[in-house]
Parts: sequence; structure tokens; C-alpha cells
Amino acid sequence: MKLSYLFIASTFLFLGCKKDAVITPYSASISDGTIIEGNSGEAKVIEFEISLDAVVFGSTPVTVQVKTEGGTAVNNEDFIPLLSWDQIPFNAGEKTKKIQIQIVEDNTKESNEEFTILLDDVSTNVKIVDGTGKGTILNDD
Ligand SMILES: [Ca+2]
Ligand SMILES: [Ca+2]
Repeated sequence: MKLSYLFIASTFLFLGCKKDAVITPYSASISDGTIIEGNSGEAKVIEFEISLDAVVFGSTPVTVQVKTEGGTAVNNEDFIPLLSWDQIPFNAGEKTKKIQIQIVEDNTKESNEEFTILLDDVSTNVKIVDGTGKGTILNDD
């Protein structure tokens, strides 16, 4: 009798602790971005937006990271890449962040070009729902 009572008590204790430990993570996604290339001497950027599904509440930051991957838009020829992961913390009250990637303007006629920006989680309180943004540079020559 005593043993089974203990077992039931410890089971409730276990379930209670487990429930407390489960925190619903924030969902994070990154947008696509487009820019008209411009010509030499201009300093244009493609802007991407990282958004969470809710405003960060409390003092624990939500941290994600971004980096770029070249495509038809080539690293350092068409845009200035982020070659290693760049950490982006969201603090209390924040929900969106803008990321700017500098592009390399030219006066050469070429096709529209694309690269990719990748979003990854760092802290355990965030889950990536859309981790890929497409950056498009529209030729204007
Ligand atoms: Ca141009
Ligand atoms: Ca061009």
C-alpha cells in the first residue's frame, strides 16, 4: 500500500517536472529580397527580414544565425557574402530584424542573378520554419 502510494506520488512529480521543462519555441523565418542592381559608385543593399511568430518575452534572448551562399550571383563579384555564420540575437520586445547584404554594382549587361541567405537556430528556444531566403539582383544595364 505504501509502495504504490509512493509510486503514484513520484509519477505525478515526474509528470509535473516534465511539463514545466517543455517551453514552446518561437518560430523564425527569413524573407526573400530583391534589388535593382544600380551602377558603379552606388552602395546598394538587399534587405531581408527575419521574423519571429511572437514578440520575445522575458530576459532570455532568442538567437538565430545567418550566412549567404553564392548562386548565379557570385561572392564578391555580385554581392559581399557572409561566409561564416553571423549571430542575430532578439531581445525582450523584439520580433523582427533586418539584414542588409551589400551588392556590387556594375554597368555590364548581364542576366538577373540570385544568391541564397540561410537562417539557422542557435538557442534552443527557437525553431526555424523558413530557413532560406532568395536574394535577386535585377540587371539594369
Ligand atoms: Ca547596373
Ligand atoms: Ca549589370
